[in-house]
Amino acid sequence: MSNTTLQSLENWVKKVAQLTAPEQIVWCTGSESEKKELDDLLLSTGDYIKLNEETHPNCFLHLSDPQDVARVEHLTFICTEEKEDAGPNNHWMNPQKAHVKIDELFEGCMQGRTMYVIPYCMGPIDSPISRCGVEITDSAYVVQNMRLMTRMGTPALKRIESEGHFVKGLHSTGELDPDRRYIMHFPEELTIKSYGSGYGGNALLGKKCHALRIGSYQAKTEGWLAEHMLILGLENPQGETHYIAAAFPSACGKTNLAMLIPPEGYVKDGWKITTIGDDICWMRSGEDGRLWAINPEAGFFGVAPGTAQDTNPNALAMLYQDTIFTNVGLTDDNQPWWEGLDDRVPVQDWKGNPYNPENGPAAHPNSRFTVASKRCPSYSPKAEDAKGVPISAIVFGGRRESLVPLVTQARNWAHGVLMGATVASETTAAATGAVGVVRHDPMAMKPFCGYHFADYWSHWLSFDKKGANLPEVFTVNWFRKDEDGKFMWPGFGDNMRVLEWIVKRVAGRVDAQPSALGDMPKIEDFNLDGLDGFDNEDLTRLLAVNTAGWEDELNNTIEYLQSFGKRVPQELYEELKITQSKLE
Ligand code: OXD
Ligand code: MN
Repeated sequence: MSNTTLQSLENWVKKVAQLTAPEQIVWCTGSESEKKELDDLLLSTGDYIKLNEETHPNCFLHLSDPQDVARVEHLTFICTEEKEDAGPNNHWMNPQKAHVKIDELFEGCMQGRTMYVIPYCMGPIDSPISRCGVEITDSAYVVQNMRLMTRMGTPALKRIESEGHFVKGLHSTGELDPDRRYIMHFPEELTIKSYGSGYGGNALLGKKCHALRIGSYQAKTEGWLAEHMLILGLENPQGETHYIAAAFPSACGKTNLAMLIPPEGYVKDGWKITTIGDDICWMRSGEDGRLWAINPEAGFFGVAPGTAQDTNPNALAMLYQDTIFTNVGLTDDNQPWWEGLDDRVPVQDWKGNPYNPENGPAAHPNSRFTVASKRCPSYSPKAEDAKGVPISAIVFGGRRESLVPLVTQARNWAHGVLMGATVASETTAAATGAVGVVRHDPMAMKPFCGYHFADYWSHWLSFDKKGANLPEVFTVNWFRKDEDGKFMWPGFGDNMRVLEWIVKRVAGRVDAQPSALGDMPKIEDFNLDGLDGFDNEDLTRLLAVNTAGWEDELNNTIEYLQSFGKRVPQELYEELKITQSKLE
């Protein structure tokens, strides 16, 4: 009996089975009984550790191979026919060569294993903005993560069958050998092949591989945007909601911002934040000229360390049930634990060894939780709306100790695109490699744009056309430090103050203070009520523009843009010149 009415899908699954030689093939339906069976299987193989059923019902801990705990950018390839189309921002391999190289690894790799076929939909099943894919994997842990992160199973398969096309993703954990590991993307074939890693960003192919790398390519071809952005709703005391999409590099607080609880005074006055998504945003122009956005994911794959009652109470609240933890520590009563959570002392570290602080942290700095979005107390029902939500503001952020002011508004769309294109940020533990090094990370898409950055910037610029009613664009930096190395801005819930100003600007309720970099808040318009130990002078220092520092930064930016060659749109250089002349 065939498993699908879609011949191309049936044929592809057969072909993969011939290559990988699995012991059996399971088509995932997404049912509760299927979930239970796989949980039991993972427990029996030791891939899952059952957590305390009383404090954390239906929660599991998975410990990865210690050599497989983050994305591997040096092993991630974009395989386009023309090298130039992948751009200097990507590692490139010729697609024919890449197929041969990775298929050699896939050959026979599922012997004795089960091959799972996971039909999934990125975005609400009934949304025209959503796109579907099928992931084939030999990892039950991947299936359980995909169950939380996407709309998977029978409804997705039905949509795929009626559309007749889908993104193909083939994954095997292989031997988990870093020397036999590749994450390959074939945008022109809408295909992903990933071998040798079980880590989220490398293995849950719906996420970075499909929703961003292949997605950005699809978006360019079809005229929409696939972005590394959270989406939040900000409701003011008058009951109006503005939706904000914000791009930050990995592990720079997107999850915290998406679930922010405003300071007490705001809550009393009736301000509220609701969460649409914390990592990925797909946007397209609506009939009204505005950009309408969906979160293509159905869950959160968040960084655990630092998640606590005072930093992100909404996130903490959702993690007590139905959650998969990966690479965190364990307390003596089998509760998950990570640095920053509280002052208990764990008994086991993320490698499964008895905890000894001399061996490093209990939880890996990139340890994660996987949980369904609907478990989040601030999750908005609008996230399920097929139409998406209209975006009022786009925010670009990075992690910068110096130079970048707390908040700046772009002069216009092209200036906003320049702001996004020239974000630089200190690297984090979300990818292997050195941490804390400043690198350019345009639109927080450095590791995720599936094609040439210069073409991507042109694509962004192309949205400024007749009839468009585009969002206002802002840059923020929560991470500026003083001479003593202390953060100058409290961050977390107090970021609400910046969001409030952004929304007031969007609604035309306040003027701004022009600066060379863009428009900044007038001190009197920025709400500092209830912020102890922080005054107007501190705010002035956070908004200060260091002219000499910025001259260097802009020179460096020109060099950076030039490294993308002739394809870079002239408009970006023109905007840069305007900023330079304003600095003088
Ligand atoms: C993520 C990342 O997992 O950006 O979201 O690395
Ligand atoms: Mn991310």
